[in-house]
Amino acid sequence: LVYKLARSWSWWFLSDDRNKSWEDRLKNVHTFTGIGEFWALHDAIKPPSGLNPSSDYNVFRDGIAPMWEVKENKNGGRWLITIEKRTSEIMDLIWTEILMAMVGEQFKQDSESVCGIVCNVRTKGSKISVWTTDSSDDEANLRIGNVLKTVLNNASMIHQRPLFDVLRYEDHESCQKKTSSGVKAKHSIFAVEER
Ligand code: M7G
Repeated sequence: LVYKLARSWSWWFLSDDRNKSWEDRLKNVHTFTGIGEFWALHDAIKPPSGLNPSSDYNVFRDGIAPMWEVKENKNGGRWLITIEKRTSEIMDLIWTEILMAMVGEQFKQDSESVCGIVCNVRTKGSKISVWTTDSSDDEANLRIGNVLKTVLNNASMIHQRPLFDVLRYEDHESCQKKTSSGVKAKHSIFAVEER
């Protein structure tokens, strides 16, 4: 008996190879549907903390390439978690928690709005983000953000350490035009409500 996920997902790797274009650095590693297959892959490859800086992992719905240019992403945006001052162990925890939530269909009615997740390993501060298909769909994006908050707050309790401070939503278009001043967030969700 093979236990299956509700849909197929593709795991991608962006190498740190400076001599190649961004597109040529991006490779599809494996597409999976089985739950055992998902965990075998997850456990066989390095966690994000084991990657060289400038590398990325992407896990996207099968058929959606992890790039701004495709139709499912071109009007989209992302819920962004900055790892900055946190340890690489926390980065790995956040990655696995969000990955489990996504392939385990925790976004429920908004599953079709979620395109995938990204981990950018960077010396200047790593990032984990959830890409959604329509940056103007505030209702879906806020529901998705609140699921992420719940998932991460539950994981914070289990691991007895805070995993994040804030989730910020930004559209891909502003990210592509970003200046050194950064991107203005469309929505923010705090781990702990401000009093
Ligand atoms: P990043 O990896 O999202 O952030 O973008 P970083 O500043 O933390 O490294 C870095 C660069 O990678 C961008 O300026 C683009 O040149 C390239 N890049 C990133 N993404 C997500 C895309 C994409 O979806 N399509 C293309 N063509 N280039 C991208």
